[in-house]
Amino acid sequence: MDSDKEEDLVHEEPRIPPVSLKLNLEAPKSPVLTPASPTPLSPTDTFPPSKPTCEMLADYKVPRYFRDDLFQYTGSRRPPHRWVVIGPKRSGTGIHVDPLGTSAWNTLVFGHKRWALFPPTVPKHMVTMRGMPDHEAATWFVMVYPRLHDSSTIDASGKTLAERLGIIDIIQRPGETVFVPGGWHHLVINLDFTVGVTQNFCSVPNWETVWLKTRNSRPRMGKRLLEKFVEFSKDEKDSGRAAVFQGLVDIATAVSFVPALPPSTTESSSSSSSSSSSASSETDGASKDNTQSESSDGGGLCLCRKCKIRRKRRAGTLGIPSSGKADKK
Ligand SMILES: O=C(O)CCC(=O)C(=O)O
Ligand SMILES: [Fe+2]
Repeated sequence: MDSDKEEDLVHEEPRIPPVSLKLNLEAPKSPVLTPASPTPLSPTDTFPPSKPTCEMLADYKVPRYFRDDLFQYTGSRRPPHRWVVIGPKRSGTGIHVDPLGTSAWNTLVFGHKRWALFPPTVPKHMVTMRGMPDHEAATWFVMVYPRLHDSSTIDASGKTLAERLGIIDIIQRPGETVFVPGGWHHLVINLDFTVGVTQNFCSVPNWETVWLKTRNSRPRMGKRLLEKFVEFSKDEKDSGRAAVFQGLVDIATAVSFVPALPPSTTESSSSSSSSSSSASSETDGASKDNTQSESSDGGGLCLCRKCKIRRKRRAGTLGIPSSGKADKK
């Protein structure tokens, strides 16, 4: 994707490199859209189911701006994190925040996408609406978007509610890349048939937020990551690199007394990628919804899919009902 050979400070070629392919197969009607403007899609499928399509890697190169990806050091624990996303007109992704505080880049190869993004300071209830019949991006653009822009919301500063909330409206064309900063609410509608590529990542600037979430939701992966950073911080051959990793370790140490972050309800186990917002399936390990596969604090329990299944099995075997929010699907 990028021919630039420039090496980044913390970049290293990923060891395990699956690329998943997501297809949106059908487009049922939405209650809020007229037949002339049919609608969002039913759940997205991953093809081949949960299997990486490794041949694609020959053509895959991360744009140079996004190569500082700290999650590359999670090794075999790294959940699926990059996708080819294909969807027809009016499919999309409902409003959500990407998982574990990660950022994402999204490059469009074909077609046009419309995005709306809101800064992390915006409370969720300001950008969603009670009583929406579904969580589809198309429904949001019909029901919520006009309300945010309504002239009745203009205040003394002359701004609409949307402007005051700091909405970022984007029309993405082929060849363009959208950067989604960690913690931003966002949603996407495909204006026509689209093919895109997207990847979630953790960079140095959002490490603190990502760590605060990872240490609770994916404790084993977090532990391994931190161990790696400690190891890299002792690298005598490259003092610059060692200092960067020492900084990351210092941040993790400094926040060790910060209590677990409250769960975010728009965090992307409820929606992300490609075509259907509410398409999230915890049984589909390759769904972007489960990119880092967590959405709330598990009270010290690991919330990765494998651990949830293991806990369920164990509870089943012992005849104890599995308890707690963290185990619910
Ligand atoms: O392209 C899409 O439908 C999903 C975009 C998205 O939410 C992301 O890249 O994080
Ligand atoms: Fe997203």
